[in-house]
Amino acid sequence: MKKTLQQKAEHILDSNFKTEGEFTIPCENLYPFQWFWDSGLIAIGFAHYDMQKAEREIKTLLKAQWSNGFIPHIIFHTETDSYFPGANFHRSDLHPESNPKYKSTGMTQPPVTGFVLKEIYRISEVKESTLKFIETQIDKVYDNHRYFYENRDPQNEGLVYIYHNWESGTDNSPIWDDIWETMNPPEYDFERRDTTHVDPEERPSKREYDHYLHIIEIAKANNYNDEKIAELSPFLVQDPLFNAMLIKSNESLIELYNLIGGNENKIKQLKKWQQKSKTAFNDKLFDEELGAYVHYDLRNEKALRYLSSSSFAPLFANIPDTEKAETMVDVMMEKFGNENQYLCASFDPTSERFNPKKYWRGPVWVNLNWMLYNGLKQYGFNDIAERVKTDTITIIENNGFYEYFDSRKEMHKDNKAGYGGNNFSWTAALLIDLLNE
Ligand code: 9WN
Repeated sequence: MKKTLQQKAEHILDSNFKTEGEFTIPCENLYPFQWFWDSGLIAIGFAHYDMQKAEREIKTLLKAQWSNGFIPHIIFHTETDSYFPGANFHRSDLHPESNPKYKSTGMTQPPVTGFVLKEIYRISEVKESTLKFIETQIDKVYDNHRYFYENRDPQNEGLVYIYHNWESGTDNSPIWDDIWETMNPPEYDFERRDTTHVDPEERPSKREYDHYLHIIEIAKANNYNDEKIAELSPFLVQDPLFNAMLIKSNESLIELYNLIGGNENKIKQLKKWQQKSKTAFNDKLFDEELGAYVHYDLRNEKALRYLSSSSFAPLFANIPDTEKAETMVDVMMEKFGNENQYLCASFDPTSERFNPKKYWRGPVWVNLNWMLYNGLKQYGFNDIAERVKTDTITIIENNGFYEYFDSRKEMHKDNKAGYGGNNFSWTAALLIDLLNE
């Protein structure tokens, strides 16, 4: 019997689940460990048909938390040299508060865990027992937010910085080109692994990797000390996607703590952070001329004035007022919403820097589409939300469960328009959510 799309998606998630470590890899070969934001989004998919796995995914992730509240971007549960740079390059042990039980990177990723807990609760058919599970984990997520506000906001603005493009999740966005222009790293000698699994045309260049490694070398030379990183890292950015994830997660933590009861002090603190963050986000990151949110380069004190799918992610976190939201949606439809494009390209299709085949430089990503879909619905843009949903399902149906997809519709006629890793976990997980909401 022919498998349905949902069955195919469940099969991918189940195959990528690793019983020996109780976590799910993003995909075979290319990404063989546990990644922070992948795991969160994967748990949303599991919650629809296997709540135990959803809970285990989050539990395993949070077990690797450091004593200062930090959650690493990759946790190297297993040994394999199919990924570079691995545990021996990252050396998380250099940080005095790193977790001695788990080798990891010394950088983080978008803080999705708060809203993921809320999503799991929404999906659950046994709310009481799910809330009990959440009760065992929620303080760890709170501690993670405290880590961000206490260590990643040197000017006490309510906006946290990222110090590496791999922390953004949107790893080789053309936005970072402006930062690479301010750097001149050495040419390192290393063996890439990603390009043995995936067409190099779809991945970053060797020179880009030199920049990525150089920032880590600086952080390592300072034992991943946050203050030193804030002082010395050539990459120091306030990213609208990253901060929107934190704000959305604050909102979810407040709702969940209210359901659990007690915890008045934590709710009070979360509300304070939330108020300050939302105000600063709107004051500093909204670009009136472009009509959407942009990144801010804290190292060089200037806005990075480009439109990307991150510019619209704040809709998901209820950050813009309705007027701003309308402007953003108009801009999105004008630049990204042409009938010959699938929604939503990861970078402005009208820009010279747009590359619809390469990683974060243009292709459509299912995780950003899922946020956009939910954000648009929250503001009542139901028709456009439906288009995002239909486009997402169509590109997966036509091509398979890829990591990213060409945004140009013409490429979907006779060619294979899915790129990067295949049988990709969050593509499967979020499709399940879209099919069942
Ligand atoms: C580095 C795992 C990760 C995602 C990122 C995506 C890609 C890694 C890489 O894969 O990044 O973290 O080696 O390219 O850009 O968003 O979490 O799926």
